[in-house]
Amino acid sequence: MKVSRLLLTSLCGAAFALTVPATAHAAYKAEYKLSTVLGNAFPWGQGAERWAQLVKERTGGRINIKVYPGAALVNGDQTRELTSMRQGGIDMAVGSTINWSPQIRQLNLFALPFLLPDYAALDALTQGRVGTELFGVMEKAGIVPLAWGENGFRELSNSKREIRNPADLKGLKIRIVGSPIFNETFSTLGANPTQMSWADAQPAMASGAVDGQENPLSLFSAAKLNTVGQKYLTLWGYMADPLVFAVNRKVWASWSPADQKIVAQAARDAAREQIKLARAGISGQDNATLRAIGAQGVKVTALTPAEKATFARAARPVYDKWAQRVGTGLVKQAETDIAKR
Ligand code: X2X
Repeated sequence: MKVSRLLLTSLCGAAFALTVPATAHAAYKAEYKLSTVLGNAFPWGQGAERWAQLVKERTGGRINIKVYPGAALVNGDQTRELTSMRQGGIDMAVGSTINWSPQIRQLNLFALPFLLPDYAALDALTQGRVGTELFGVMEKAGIVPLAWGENGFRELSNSKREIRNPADLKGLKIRIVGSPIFNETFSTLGANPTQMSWADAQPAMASGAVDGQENPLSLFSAAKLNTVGQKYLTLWGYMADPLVFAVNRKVWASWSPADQKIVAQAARDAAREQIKLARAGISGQDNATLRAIGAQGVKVTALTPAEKATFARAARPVYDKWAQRVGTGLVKQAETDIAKR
């Protein structure tokens, strides 16, 4: 009797274990809403779709993610994405550090003008101690960050003239993202910055309400910014925005440990692929995207190191002021890791 009860208990246990995915987590939602700014014509949106696909496959459809591009879950107001994810209006996101930096001051690190000389520097931060520390900060802010992706180095375009030094920027109306450090950087460099969402930026360029913008080349190319008057493109690499693959804390807690592991691994796998896509055609041996932009009649200007240094000097007051806000310890760590890359 004793033995058979034991047997029965363990049999029940085994049966229970087998049915856990289907029954024990009845709180799983039919659909998880994932926010991005850019859709699947761009590496950013492709990375989000890939994450959703991998999770669906590896959970046998238990976790079903739908991607909402255009920051649609916050009516296009991309700087509210993080707040909405904290509050539960958004379940998951692949979001830019720029759009989350108004709420998490440490994420302004990547926007310190000319902190990042190259991809190796960016990788040294996201894949090193600084990246781990920033994940800790984001966790404290109430979200679960899982992997770093990439929007990319942001290059400057405009409809008026070639830009080689700060004097050329003078008075140009430049669309910037709704994050304060951008306002200060572009004002300090002599431009006339205007904050607006990405959704509003393209019509503003088309109508001439703004003269220029700054965004990665993958975006310039896929959004065909040459067709909205962007005729001059300056490669100055003044900053790069990583993306963060993240989940709302309550949603995360509602998943079984096994499913959490799957979602986290899928985020890392999708992010690795996404970074490759973000760099394709614009870096290393492969500059096909850059050549295609040139072939569309856009005048591409690559700054010399001396010209870049002139911009960096002009923007230095912004760097110094914002290093205090980001946290001098974190900035020092970043500078050290970049120097050692
Ligand atoms: O709005 C932008 O410039 C974009 C699409 O790059 C971001 O969301 C940061």
